[in-house]
Amino acid sequence: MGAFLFEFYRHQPDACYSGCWSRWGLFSSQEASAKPSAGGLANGPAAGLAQSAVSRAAPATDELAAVLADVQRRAYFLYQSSEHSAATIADNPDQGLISTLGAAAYTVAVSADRAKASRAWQLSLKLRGIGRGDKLKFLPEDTSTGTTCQENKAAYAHGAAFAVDYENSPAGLRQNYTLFQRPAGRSGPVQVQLALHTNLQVAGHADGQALSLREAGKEVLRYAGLRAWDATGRVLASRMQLSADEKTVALVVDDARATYPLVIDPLITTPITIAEPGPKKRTTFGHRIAGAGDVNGDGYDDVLIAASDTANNSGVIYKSRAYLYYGSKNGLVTANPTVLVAPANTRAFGQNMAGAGDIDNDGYDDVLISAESISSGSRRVYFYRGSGTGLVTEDPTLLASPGSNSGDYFGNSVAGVGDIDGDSYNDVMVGAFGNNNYQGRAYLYRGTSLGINTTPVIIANPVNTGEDWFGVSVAGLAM
Ligand SMILES: [Ca+2]
Ligand SMILES: [Ca+2]
Ligand SMILES: [Ca+2]
Repeated sequence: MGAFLFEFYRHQPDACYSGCWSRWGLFSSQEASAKPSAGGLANGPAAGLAQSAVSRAAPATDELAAVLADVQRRAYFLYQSSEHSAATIADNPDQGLISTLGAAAYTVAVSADRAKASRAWQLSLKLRGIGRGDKLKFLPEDTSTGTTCQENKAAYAHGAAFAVDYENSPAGLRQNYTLFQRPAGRSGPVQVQLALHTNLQVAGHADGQALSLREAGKEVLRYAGLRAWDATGRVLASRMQLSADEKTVALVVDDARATYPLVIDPLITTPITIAEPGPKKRTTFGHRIAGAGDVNGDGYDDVLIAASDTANNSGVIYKSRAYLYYGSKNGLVTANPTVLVAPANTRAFGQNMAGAGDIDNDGYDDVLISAESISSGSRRVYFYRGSGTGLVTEDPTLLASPGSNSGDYFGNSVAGVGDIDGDSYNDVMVGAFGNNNYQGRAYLYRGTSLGINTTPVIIANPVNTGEDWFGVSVAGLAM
């Protein structure tokens, strides 16, 4: 492999930027004479390029992985604007954003790469002040009273009252406010008021937990992930409040019983878009979505997304599929999901899905996916196991409808219900609301060390009168 390592440093006299400028790149030999374009290097400051180059033999796989991880980490380092010495730049290759950071304001814009496919847009958030209601007690300094910048983080002090911090990561750009002192005033929650300037449409979410910034109705940017906690680590109730004229957003935090200092921490991010990875793009991709639990035991929850059967204009039928996407510290990984194809002689695979919990107590969560027999029309549910390498796609356990009636709608509802009998194996519930002329039934399947026990406990309609649709929905209270 014709790869070599390329190392360069820019030593900035301003101590603030020590550690913010060194970067690594990895190029193939074909690229050696071309302008660097990989690993986020193209996003770096042009003035910082090519101070020295080091060529060596192809590194071992572990070393290569470590270097690539380092390249990715350094792509998020902050650097000083070549145009405005007071401004700091944060490139965010994962989000396709470029941000200009200042002591009390920052501007987020679409990065050059993404701009090719998008109209130029930007959002500026400028701190107006911190207080209660409209009474602003702490006003930002024009120039920070103390600035630090290290790798992907920058901090700007504003006297003794508060500080503004930034953190640039694959998850997005965080701008945190640390309040060292309680703003005076007795009534109402504390508010961080920000003036909002943008050429995007702004919409506040009804739950007060996000602002959507839209271009022609499509969300391109989201201001969300608001968290607030006090000096004891206690999480404080918080919300975002957009003014009627949409020119101000307030981060409102209930500090009535808080111990100062407080940290108020929202996140700016772009929405994740996932397109069906299958050979034929289906408009039904995403018609069902379910939390899968942590299928590969890495500490991050995973998610199931289904695409149903569909036919093209020539009548060619594309079979339904389900995809398992994996969580990570940077959020959902949109590449390389595990693909589950509909088992033989089935249709409507993925019509209903659920995380089962850890049925066999091996440390990996397992999942349930419903389908329908093409030949008999009977409903069924498949049980798939988690593992250290992800969801096991082969040999799922078949749960056939005990009612053996195509009209019983067995599997129309499925749910992990936690460990019902306390034997340390999680259990699941499957509903069959059409059973016995729609009186309905539910079935409890128990977990065991060997997997799921395919003989269920029958939970009959306790009232048993007419078309109750008992079991049309099932859920666990322990999950
Ligand atoms: Ca996981
Ligand atoms: Ca398991
Ligand atoms: Ca159990």
